[in-house]
This record gives sequence, C-alpha cells and structure tokens, in this order.
Amino acid sequence: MITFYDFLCPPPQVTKSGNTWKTRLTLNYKGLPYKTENIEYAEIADLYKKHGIPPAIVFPNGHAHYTLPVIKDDSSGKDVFVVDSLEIAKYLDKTYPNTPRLIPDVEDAEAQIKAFENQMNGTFVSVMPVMFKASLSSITERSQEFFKAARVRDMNFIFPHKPVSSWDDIQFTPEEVQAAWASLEKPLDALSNRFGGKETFHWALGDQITSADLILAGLLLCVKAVNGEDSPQWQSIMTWSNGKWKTFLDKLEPYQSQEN
Ligand SMILES: N[C@@H](CCC(=O)N[C@@H](CS)C(=O)NCC(=O)O)C(=O)O
Repeated sequence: MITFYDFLCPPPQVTKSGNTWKTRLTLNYKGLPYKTENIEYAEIADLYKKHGIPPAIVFPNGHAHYTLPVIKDDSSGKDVFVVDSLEIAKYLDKTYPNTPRLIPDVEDAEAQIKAFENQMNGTFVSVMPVMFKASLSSITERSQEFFKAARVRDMNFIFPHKPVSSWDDIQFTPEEVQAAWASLEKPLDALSNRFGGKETFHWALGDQITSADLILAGLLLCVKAVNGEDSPQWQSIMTWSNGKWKTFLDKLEPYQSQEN
C-alpha cells in the first residue's frame, strides 16, 4: 500500500499546497490505492529524520529543507520513501508499469516536463507572496510560526533584491493583491497556445495527459483553494483565454478526489 503524506490543515481538510496536489492527481490518475497521512508543517523534518530520508534540498548556507509531498510504498515488503512530486511520478511509472504513464517513454520527455515545471514556477512567482500571506489561515496553529519563518526564508531566496526580515514585512494593500492576480492573465494567455489555443484543446505535450499537465493543475488548484472557489479572482481566472483553464480543470476533475 502507498502512503501519501500531505499537509494537515484546519477543517475542512483541503490542502492548499500545489506540490502535494500534483502527487494526489498523479495517484488518482494512475488509479493506485493509497492512504493519506496528513502531517503538520512542523513535523516534516521529523518524518525525514525518523526514516533516514536525506533532506529534499540542502542550501549553500547548509540549511536543510524538508518538503512534502513524500510517499511511502511498502508493497515490495520494505518501506520505500520517495520525495518530490516529479520523482514520485517517475517512481510510480517505473514500479507500476500497468498504470498510465505520466512521463512518456520517449527521448526528451522528462527534460520537456522539467522545462515546463521551471516555466510554471516562473509564471506563478508573481503571485507567490500573496499566496503565502493568504495561506496562513490554512496552517494549524501549532505550525504557524514555523510556516511564517519558512516563507520569510523563501521570500529572501526568490526576491533577493527585496529582503524581508519578518512575516510582518510581507504586506499588501487590497489593490496590490488584485494587481498580483491580474498579472497572471497575460502569461497564462500566452500559455494557452500550448494547450490548443482558444478554439481547440490538447494537453501540454500532445494527446496524452503527462506530468506537465498535473504540474499546472496542481498550481491552479492551489490558487483555487487559496482564493476560494466563489472568489472574484478564481471566477475571473475561469473566464481567461476563452475558458481554457476551466476546460483544462474540468477534464481533470475525475482525478481531483480527496477521498483517500
Ligand atoms: N520540487 C518539490 C517542491 C516541494 C515543496 O516545496 N513543497 C512545499 C509545500 S508546497 C514544502 O513542503 N515546504 C515545506 C517548508 O516550507 O518547510 C516537489 O515538486 O515536490
């Protein structure tokens, strides 16, 4: 059985992490049985250390970074831990060859998906700070101080020219929040060509769903969870590019279940 480690959120338990969404979509798309274990932000490092998993990233200053998603697969009789949403997709493709592949078995597919992931990180970077601020309410009280310190570190890493020293330094007026969301429209409109433009539809790499699609879907589902489905921001994103992103997520609806 596969155990999927996701974030524990105050009820209702709806994760706002785009990265864990990528793995949930991956598991659901493959139709693999799994169970979710929701853990606190502040407990991720303990999970890694308890099982001897090396940190996801060690920064040049020596800071060890522990991230979710993580999966544990004990179906071979021993516990196999895999870290990072794309590595998890690769592992599942390899270990369960009878499930639909997410990284096509053709030259360059993984490189294309990685390039797409980098492009998406660049596209969504403009809304990251407002997302960080808006996500605090989905963090359990116990993990809030941990979360704030981690996001301050992220801000200094992503925007080294605008250093912040505390969570309270990250402040936005309602107009700035609105402007940040509006700034996504142009790059997403340019991206819509990759998905068939305004009149037709195909997936990022062609006819088949791949990890590239689930990377974008994870980010969009995170935006949806952070803003709320009925928010003007989300409603307006659903109309962009002739409803491209609504169509995109509707097609992935069967894989968005959080039941497991
Ligand atoms: N490249 C990784 C990124 C994982 C990642 O950054 N996860 C965030 C949540 S969205 C995390 O666990 N952060 C922990 C922290 O900030 O302490 C993946 O795709 O899995």
